[in-house]
Amino acid sequence: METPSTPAHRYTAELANEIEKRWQQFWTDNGTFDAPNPVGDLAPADGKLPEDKLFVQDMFPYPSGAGLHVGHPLGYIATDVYARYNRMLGKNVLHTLGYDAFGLPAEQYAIQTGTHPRTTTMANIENMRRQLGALGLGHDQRRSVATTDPEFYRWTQWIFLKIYNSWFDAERQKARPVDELIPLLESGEMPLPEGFEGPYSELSRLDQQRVVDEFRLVYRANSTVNWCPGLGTVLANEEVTAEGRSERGNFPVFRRRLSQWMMRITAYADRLIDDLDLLDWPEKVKTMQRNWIGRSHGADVTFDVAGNDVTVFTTRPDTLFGATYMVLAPEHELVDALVADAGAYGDVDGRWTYGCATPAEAVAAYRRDIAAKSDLERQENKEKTGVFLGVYGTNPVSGAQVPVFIADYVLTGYGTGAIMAVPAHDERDYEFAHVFGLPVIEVLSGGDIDKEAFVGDGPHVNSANDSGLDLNGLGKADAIAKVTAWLEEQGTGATKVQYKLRDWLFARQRYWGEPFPVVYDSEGVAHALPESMLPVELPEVADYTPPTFDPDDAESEPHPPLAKEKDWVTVELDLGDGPQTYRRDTNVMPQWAGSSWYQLRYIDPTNSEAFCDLENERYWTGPRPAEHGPEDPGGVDLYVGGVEHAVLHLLYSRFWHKVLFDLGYVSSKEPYRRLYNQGYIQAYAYTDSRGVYVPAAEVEERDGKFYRDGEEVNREYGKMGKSLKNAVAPDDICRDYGADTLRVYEMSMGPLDTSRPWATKDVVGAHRFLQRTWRLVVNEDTGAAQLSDAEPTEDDLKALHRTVAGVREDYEHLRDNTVVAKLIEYVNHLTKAYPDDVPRELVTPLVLMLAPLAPHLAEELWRLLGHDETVAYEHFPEFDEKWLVDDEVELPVQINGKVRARIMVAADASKEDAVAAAKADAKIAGHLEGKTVVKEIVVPGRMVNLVVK
Ligand code: ANZ
Repeated sequence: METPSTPAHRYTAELANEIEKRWQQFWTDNGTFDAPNPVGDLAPADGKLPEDKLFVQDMFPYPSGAGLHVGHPLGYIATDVYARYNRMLGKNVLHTLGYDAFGLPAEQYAIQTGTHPRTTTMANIENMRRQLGALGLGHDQRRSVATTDPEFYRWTQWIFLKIYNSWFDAERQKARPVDELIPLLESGEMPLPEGFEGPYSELSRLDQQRVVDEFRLVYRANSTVNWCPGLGTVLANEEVTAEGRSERGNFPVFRRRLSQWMMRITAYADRLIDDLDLLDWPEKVKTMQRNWIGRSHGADVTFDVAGNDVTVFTTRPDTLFGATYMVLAPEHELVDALVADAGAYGDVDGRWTYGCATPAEAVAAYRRDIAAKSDLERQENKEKTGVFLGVYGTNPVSGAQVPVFIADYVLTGYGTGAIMAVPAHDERDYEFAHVFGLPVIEVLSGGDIDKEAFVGDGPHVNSANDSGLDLNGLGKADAIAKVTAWLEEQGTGATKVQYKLRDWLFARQRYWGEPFPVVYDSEGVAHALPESMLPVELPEVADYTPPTFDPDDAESEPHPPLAKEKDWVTVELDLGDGPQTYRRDTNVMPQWAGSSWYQLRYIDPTNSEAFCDLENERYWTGPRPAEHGPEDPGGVDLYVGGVEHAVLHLLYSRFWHKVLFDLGYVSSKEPYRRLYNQGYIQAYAYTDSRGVYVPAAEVEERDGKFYRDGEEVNREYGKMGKSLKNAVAPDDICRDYGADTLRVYEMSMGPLDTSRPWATKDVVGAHRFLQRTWRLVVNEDTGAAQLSDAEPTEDDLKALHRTVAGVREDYEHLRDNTVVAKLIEYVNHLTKAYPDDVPRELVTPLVLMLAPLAPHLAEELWRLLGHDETVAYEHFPEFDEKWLVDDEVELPVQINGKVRARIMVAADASKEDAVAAAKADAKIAGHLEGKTVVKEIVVPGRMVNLVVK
């Protein structure tokens, strides 16, 4: 609180608030941050555009009802600072913020209260806009989008249709329109998929459509899904916890086979991996994407099992002589056929039978027991379980008869869902073999297989047969090549590249999402709607509840809320065959859809002809080889967000972008050229003796202990949030100190990519810095600028130019914390050097340097310095190299390697001058008396060494 003696024009919270409101209004009224486009509605009247541009983007938020805490805007402030800095370098800067507004919370809220999700969502967006606006973020408001806006999701549906109407040409490694596929099918150039007998032109229309459907990048498949009866929806793997329950709501999740919309992201696996090399992304994120895609080079090997071909995928075909048993995933499609012939167990090892009389019974019992397990749980290291199928396979290299099992550690949906087990050289197989008493045959030497599996490389042993295959003595790589060639010759194997990446399950049985632009005819055949029928608007409904079920009812069937809207579901349309009755698809798209392409809409938000004009896209995100090198893929110049989006969001948006690139709708190969993961603002939280969180704001510290209402509480450290009762609202900090203080504080807390602890008590430090800056320029009694026209001293110029040089470098590299440190130092220098009026020449660049960080204050000071224009587009100060070099340096002078004195010489002193100066030094002269200098060594700028005798 300011005392009555506070001067009338001190930079207080009150004054800061007044200044900030005024400038925010000015920016809005003047469209200060509106960035022009090359063409279309947002093109400048004179058609002129700076060639230099910058597209900065934040990962857009979900408009939650809880509002923001001070942790949320950390990244937004950093990008704003960067954007503002770049505008001052003369660039045309695109920076805005939209809302990822479909999703479950608004829908859950609707279910509880009956409030339409749109109402809730709009109110939340409004509140977030207000909160963010108060921080002075320089966004182009015309470009702010919400994924829930029909004008936005119309294009989400349009992109869906483009993907749906495309197929992946594996030879050319790119998507092509389905229209280009049909001539290839007609000519026979493209063979028909399995299950269809050609020629294509003689197939029925329905079969022709089915053939084409097999190629589409969007398809329906009977796939194993995570069905959550308690939520009434299926979930993506990532939405299921390690315990096999729903991330949201903690309901049981069951693995079920259901017909679902899928997107063929796997077609892009190679490009998604290979193009990571073109990106300026954190190495950590690239590694996460590579692991997620999980490309493995290996071989498919076929075993004969009781007359059936069972193919396994292995990365180690070289170990084939050590394969002593086989394992199929419990869901493998051949399991039922194999056990059907097996009959009763007879005198099979009791450990193998799961306490059952026949393999069929054992399989059924085993499947029941593992039904609720997630993939993660199944792969965890624990006692291995499984069931013998009562049949044997033939090892194709050794002819050995090996027993065939099912076990949960083999997953369906990876490889072929079947493995050859090599217990000597694979840890999981080793454990399984010990539980089941199976033979362990060493085929690579160098380990001790009595103790553990040997997974290293070593010369092969026990690996030869009578049919000309001999791997003995070879290392891993040679053996793999040799055995694969042999298998190929025999027709029992082939090289294979395998990926962990699965196709993308692209449907949710919910309400608050984008409807599919797809209808079904009376025969159940899907028809994509023509573009002219977009958007397919989400209908108003009376009841948002998806029919949910008893959470434990694994047999229940998903039933989306839209299915209840009979009037909407049934439509009369003319899709080319005259008016007919169709049934709409009642699923909605997953929340990832809108975020997979939103950056492109930022570019052209008002375009009603296209999702984004190619010319505008080329300007903002097209490749710029001259700037970024010949391999530049293009994309947003800087994308900032949390590392939690390292895989899904960034993989999905890369996939969509590549399809759009292949089809010629964008010129950039990648959506995001540069990615930066910001750290988090963390905070202390406090629990009472019962372990319950208490409001952090009510806790007091005394002698290193913490109290609330006299009771001692326990302090912990972690994330900030409502549940930990330690959230600090930006609104409060703005009220108590001003937004500029909040900005400077958050930016000064540490390097942007590391997490930092919030401390409200430290905010005042940032406030005092701004106060001192204000006082340097403004007479606190009159409120007018008070400066001198005196010439700066050399010292001043050195301080100024060094600050400018350092600050430029730091802003460029997002090191705003060291910008703050340098500005504080510079302000301190000026305060000390000029107790009265400071030379204008020194203050003007200070205000400019401060502008990205504390824009409101800078605008106000700029105005007081006599300028009429906004500071936002003023040129950022330049520096002169000559002020950066020290004119004098201190050199240690050694005699025979021992430092005897220190001398000052000109920084660019010649060797002779340095030696002369050393010899002239009184101490050195003393040491030299009566001696002869035999050698003079000078390391310029570092030292002089005289060798004497
Ligand atoms: C024999 C072998 C011997 C294997 C050896 C490994 C070491 P990545 O690298 O992850 O692709 N595997 C194959 N399909 C599987 C499935 N559906 N579920 C569980 N495991 C499966 O791993 C490939 C290896 O994992 C394959 O190579 C196979 O075991 C196993 F010394 O085959 B290997």
